[in-house]
Amino acid sequence: MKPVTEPILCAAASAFDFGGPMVCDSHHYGEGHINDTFVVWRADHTKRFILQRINTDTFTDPAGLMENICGVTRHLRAKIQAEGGDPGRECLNVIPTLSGASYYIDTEGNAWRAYDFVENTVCLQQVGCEADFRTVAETLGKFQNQLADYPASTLHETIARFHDTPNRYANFEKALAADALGRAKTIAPEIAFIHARKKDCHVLLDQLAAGEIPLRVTHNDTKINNVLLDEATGKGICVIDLDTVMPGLSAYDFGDSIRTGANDCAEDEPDQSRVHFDLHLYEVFAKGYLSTAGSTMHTAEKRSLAWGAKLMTLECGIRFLTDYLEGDHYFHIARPNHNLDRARTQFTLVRQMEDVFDQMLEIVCPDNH
Ligand code: ADP
Ligand code: GN1
Ligand code: MG
Repeated sequence: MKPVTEPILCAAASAFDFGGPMVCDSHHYGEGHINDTFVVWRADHTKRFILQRINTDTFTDPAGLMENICGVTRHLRAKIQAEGGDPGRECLNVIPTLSGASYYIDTEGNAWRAYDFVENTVCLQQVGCEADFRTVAETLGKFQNQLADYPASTLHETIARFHDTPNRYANFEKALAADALGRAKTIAPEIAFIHARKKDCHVLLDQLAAGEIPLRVTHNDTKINNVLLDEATGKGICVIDLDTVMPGLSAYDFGDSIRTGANDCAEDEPDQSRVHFDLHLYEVFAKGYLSTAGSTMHTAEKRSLAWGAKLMTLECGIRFLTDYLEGDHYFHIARPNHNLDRARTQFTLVRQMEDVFDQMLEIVCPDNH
C-alpha cells in the first residue's frame, strides 16, 4: 500500500458524516499491524473519530468486510441493549459517508471507514496487572456468547483460510523454497523448529473435522490490544478490530490472547532471554474466559483451548517468518529483522508452553485432561 499523505487523509475525512468540518492528524494512531489508523477531530474539538484506511492488500473485498462489520455491530448493539449495557460505548459504531455508505473509495482507490472514538479507555500492549488480563478474558468470553446466535452463513470470509494452520505451514514452505531475498541461510534453527512441529499444525482442524469441537462465530484476532478497558475503573468496555469476525474455533480466540498476554515481553522482543511464558497468567485468563464462555463448552472444546494457545503462537510465528522470507510486505515493520524478532519470540513461547503443556490442559479441563 502507498503511504497515506495528508491531502488524501483530509479528502477521506471530508467524505464522512462527522457532523461538521474536520481537522486531521496524519500521524498513525495505535499499534495495529494491518490497517492505517488515524484520529480526526471536529474543527471545534468537541468530538473525535477513528478514520481507517482498510488494507485492501489484506482485505480484498472491502464491501463484504463492511457488510460483516455492520451486521455484527447491529447484532451486538441489540444484545448489549437487552443486557442493560450502553451500546454507544460498548460496541463499535460505524459512521456512514455523506451519501450513506459504510465505506468510501478515494481517488487513488483506497477504501476508508470511520468509527466513533471510544473515549476514556485504554488498550493494553502488554499485561500490567492480572486483574486487567482477567477482564480481557471475561470481555472476550462475553463477546463470544453475544455472537453465539449470529447467522454464520451470512458472513463473508474476509481472509481465506485465516487460521488454517496447515495451510500457513504450506505457505511457509513455498516462501522457503522461493527464498526471494536469500534470507533462508540465516534462519536454520527457526526452519528446523517449524519442521519439527508439522504434525501439530493439524490438531485443531482434525478435531473440527471429526466433529469433536464446534464451529462458532469468533473474532479471530484477539490480541489483547483489541479490547478496550475503561481508563478509570478497568471495566471491559469494547471489543474492536472486527475485520476477521468469521466462523472459527473458541481455541483461536483463547489462543491469540494467551499468545499476546500470558508473558512478560513485547511481541517483538529481540532478546530471547527476556521472553517468559507465564503459566499463572494463563490460568488467570482461562478462569476469566471460562466464567463467561465456558457454560456451553464440552470437555473436548475446553481441552482444545490449550492447543489453541500453542497453535496460535506457532501459527503466528510461522506467519512472521514467512513474511520475513517474502520481504516484509504483510505486517507493518519498524526496523530490519522486525518480523524475524517477532517469529523468534513466538517460537520461544511455544517451546516454553510445551514444557508445561500437561498443566495447561489440566487448567482448562481439570476433570478430564
Ligand atoms: P489493526 O487492524 O491495524 O490492528 P485496529 O482496528 O485494531 O487496527 O486499530 C488500531 C488501534 O487503534 C487499536 O489498537 C486501538 O488502539 C485504536 N482504536 C481502534 N478503534 C478505536 C475506537 N473506535 N476507539 C478508540 N480507539 C480505537
Ligand atoms: C495482525 O491487525 P492486528 O495488528 O490486530 C494480524 C493478526 C496477527 C497479529 C500479530 C488481519 O493483527 O492475525 O496475529 O497482527 N491480523 C491480520 O501481531 O492478519
Ligand atoms: Mg488491532
